Amino acid sequence: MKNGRSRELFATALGLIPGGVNSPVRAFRAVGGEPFFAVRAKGAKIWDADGNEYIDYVGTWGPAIHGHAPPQIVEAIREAAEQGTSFGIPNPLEVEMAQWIVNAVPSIEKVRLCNSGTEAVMSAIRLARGFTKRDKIIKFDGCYHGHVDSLLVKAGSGALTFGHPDSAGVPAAFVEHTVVVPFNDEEAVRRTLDANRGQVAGIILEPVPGNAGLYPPRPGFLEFLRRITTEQDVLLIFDEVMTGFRLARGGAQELYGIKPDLSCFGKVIGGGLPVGAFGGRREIMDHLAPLGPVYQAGTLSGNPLAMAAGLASLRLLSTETYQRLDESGAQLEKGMREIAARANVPVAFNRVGSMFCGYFTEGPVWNLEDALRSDRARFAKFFHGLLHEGVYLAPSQFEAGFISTAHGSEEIDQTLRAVEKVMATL
Ligand code: KE4
Repeated sequence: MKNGRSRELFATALGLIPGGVNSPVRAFRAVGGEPFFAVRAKGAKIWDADGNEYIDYVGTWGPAIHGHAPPQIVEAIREAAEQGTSFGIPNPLEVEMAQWIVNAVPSIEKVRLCNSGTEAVMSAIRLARGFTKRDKIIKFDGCYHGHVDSLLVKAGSGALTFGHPDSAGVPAAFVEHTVVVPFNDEEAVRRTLDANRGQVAGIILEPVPGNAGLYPPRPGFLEFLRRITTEQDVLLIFDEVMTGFRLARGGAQELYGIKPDLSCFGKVIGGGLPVGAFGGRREIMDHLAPLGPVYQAGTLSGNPLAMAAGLASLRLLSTETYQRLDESGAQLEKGMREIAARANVPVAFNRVGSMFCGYFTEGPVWNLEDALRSDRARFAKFFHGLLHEGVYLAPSQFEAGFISTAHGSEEIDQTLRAVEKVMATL
C-alpha cells in the first residue's frame, strides 16, 4: 500500500503540531504506525493522500450518519456560506435548530447551542451546579465527556487509550468534587450518593458508553439512575454527544424511555461542522445568562453554516434511516460473530443500533473493567490487517465503530470478506 504522501505530511505535521495531530486519538498511537491523511470522503468511503480507498467505520467519530458529503448537506453549506459565514447576532437558523431539538427530544424544553461536545458538557455541569447550589458530580469510569477539566478523571476515549485517564495539568482542586463509580453498578451508585447526601449536583453518563469501546446499560440500570436521582434531587445528565440523533431521533433517552434533566449533544446535529448543544427543563435552563446567574457564551455559537449543515442532516433522519442503520448493524454483527467463531478467536461483539465494538476477549463486556481485559495487541494487528484490506476501523480498541446509511449490503459484505481474511492471521 502506497503511503509516501501521508508519511511526508505526517513528518511535516510532527514539526508543527504536537504529535502531528489536532486530536490525540488520530495519531494511531494505540495501534502503532502512522495515521493516513484523508483528502476526500464520500458516502461510506474515505480516500487518503496516496489514493488509497477505505470503507470508513469512524465516520468522523459519529457526525457522518448519512455517510460523507451527502449532497443535501454540501448544498446547504454552500447556500448558507453565500449569505455570510458568521453574524454574531441571532439568526433564523439557530431558532430552527432549537425548535428541531425541542420537538425531537421530549425532555428538552429549552436548549443552548455551542461549538463542541466538550463545551456542551462543561456548560451543563456548570449549570447543574448553579441550579442545585451543590458542587459534587458523579461520573462513570470509562465514560468520556470531552476534555472538561473536572471530568478528565478515569475518562475514556483518548485519555484511556494513552493510559492517563487523569490528565496532567488538572489541579487536584478541580477534581475534588468529581466522584467516579463503575458503570452498570447500582450498589456503587447508591453507596456514593449515601456518602455524599445533599452534596451531589448531578450524575453524568453516556447512556450507552462509546468511549471505552461500546457497552450497553444493563437492563434496569438507567431506570435505577432516574429513580434514585429523582428521590435525592440530583440532576440526571445524559451526555448524548455521540448517541444523540444516532440511536434514535430522540437519542438513547428515546430508545430506553428515560427523561434526564439535562442532555448534551454534538456531532450529528452539526452535519460534520463544529457544534454542541445542551438542553433540559425550562426551570433549569433559565438559570443561564442572560436570564440567570450561570454564565455561558461562545463567539460562534449557533453559527449559520453549522446550523445549515446540521439541519440538513436532521431533515434526512427518518424512521427508515434507523431501520437501515439497524439492518446494516445486524448484518455486520452476524458476520463478525460467525467469522470469529470459525477462526476460533474470542471476540465479544457489542452493538446498539449503528454503534458497535468488537473486543478481543471472551466477554461479556459490561463495563470498563471488562473492556480492559481485551487483547489490545491482537486488536492492533486486526486494525492494520483491515486497513491493508481497505477497511478503516477506529484506531483504538477503546472507541466505537459507526455505520452510516451509506454502508449498504455490498459495503458490509466487502468488510466481512476483509474481516475473514484478517481474522485467519490473528
Ligand atoms: P467534542 O468536544 O470532541 O466535540 O465532544 C466531546 C465528547 C463529549 N461526549 C462524548 C460522549 C463524546 O464521545 C465526545 C467526543 N468523542 C470523541 C470520540 N471518542 C471524539 C474524537 C476525538 O476526541 O478526537
